[in-house]
Amino acid sequence: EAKMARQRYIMHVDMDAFFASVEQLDHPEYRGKPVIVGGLSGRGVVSTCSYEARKFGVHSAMPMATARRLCPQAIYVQGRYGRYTEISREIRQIFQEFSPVVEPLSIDEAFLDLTGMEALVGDVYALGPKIKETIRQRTGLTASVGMAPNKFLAKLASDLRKPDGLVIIRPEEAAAFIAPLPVGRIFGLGQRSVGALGKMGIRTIGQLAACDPRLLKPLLGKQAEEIRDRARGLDNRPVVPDEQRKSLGKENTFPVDLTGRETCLGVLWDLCQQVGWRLRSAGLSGCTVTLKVKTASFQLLTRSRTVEEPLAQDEELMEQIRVLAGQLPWTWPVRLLGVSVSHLVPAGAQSLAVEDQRQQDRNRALDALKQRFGENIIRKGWGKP
Ligand code: TTP
Ligand code: MG
Repeated sequence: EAKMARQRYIMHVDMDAFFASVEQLDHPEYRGKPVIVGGLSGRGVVSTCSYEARKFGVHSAMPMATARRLCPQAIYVQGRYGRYTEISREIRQIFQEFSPVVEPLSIDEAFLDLTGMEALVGDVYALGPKIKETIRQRTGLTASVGMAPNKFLAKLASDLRKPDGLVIIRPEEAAAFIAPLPVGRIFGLGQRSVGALGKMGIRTIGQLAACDPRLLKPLLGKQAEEIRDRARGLDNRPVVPDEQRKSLGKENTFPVDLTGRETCLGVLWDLCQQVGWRLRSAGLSGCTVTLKVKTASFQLLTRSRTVEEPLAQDEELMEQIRVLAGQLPWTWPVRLLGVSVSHLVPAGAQSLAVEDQRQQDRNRALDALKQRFGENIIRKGWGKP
């Protein structure tokens, strides 16, 4: 008997006509018109085009000359990759705010694993409209989103109602949902396999799921099992984040050694604010706070505290650092100070008291400033953290 696996919540986000939409964003006069982005020189190809241009049959990777024939009235734009990368970074930042487990697939799309957020947000599916709205507000662009129990279904879902789409495939609906789709929708199934299956009368995913696996083996070879799984709506591949982040911290080495507990606490407050900001930007909070001190004679001292409720607020971090600092004598000159947080979890896990709520609102306002003007725009005064 197979073990019942926990239900996963996977989201796939893909920007609509990405390069072309950025051009329409930056040039309002292009909006509502066919826009074709790509190499404009002799043998250039189309990178992408606006949905208005797709009606004429223009698509990615098409020779530019063909596009000009199909849609001579379009606005032709040479790609500006620096600008697209800039927006891509903004979008990734938003992804990180929604989940610590983000797997970027390309400049404009990513998988997010939202499993475990049930306890934090109640209805995980509500994050679909929310992320679309956040992307729209912060970038002015639309994205299409798919939500499903696995990567295969999530990616398929995000593609179904483009542009500006949102498709949710619940586990119990999955089989019925994908059954009528053509087999070509299964990623990894090449043109030739699709043709061979068609000759056997297998055109839809439903037909593929229902057919005898022994028939598929000679046709699809070692891929057969995986393809059959997909046809049944199954896919166990994990979402693999870019960098498996285990802790987040900041440390400073000083040009001149620091002396005295109060001076050091002032610097530590500064570090706590930087670490807090990074945590909140990444949508994380953590249970273990570590203080690191290197003395002028290169003696390294670390002290850690683990709390039950995950922390992400500057003041909460400082509270722990104060306790840890109290365990050290501070008689030696200090060469380096560091603050880090580990045992990271997606933020929002905390239940908030009213006072904490105020503190959080205040930090959110400051974070908004840092977001716009850079991390160094503001620091809270030293005195009563
Ligand atoms: P896609 O997400 O594949 O396409 P898209 O965002 O333009 O349109 P859709 O609404 O269908 O998602 O690719 C993202 C960007 O990558 C695209 O805007 C341009 C670039 N790209 C190329 O440069 N060459 C290509 O062949 C493809 C497919 C994309
Ligand atoms: Mg896209």
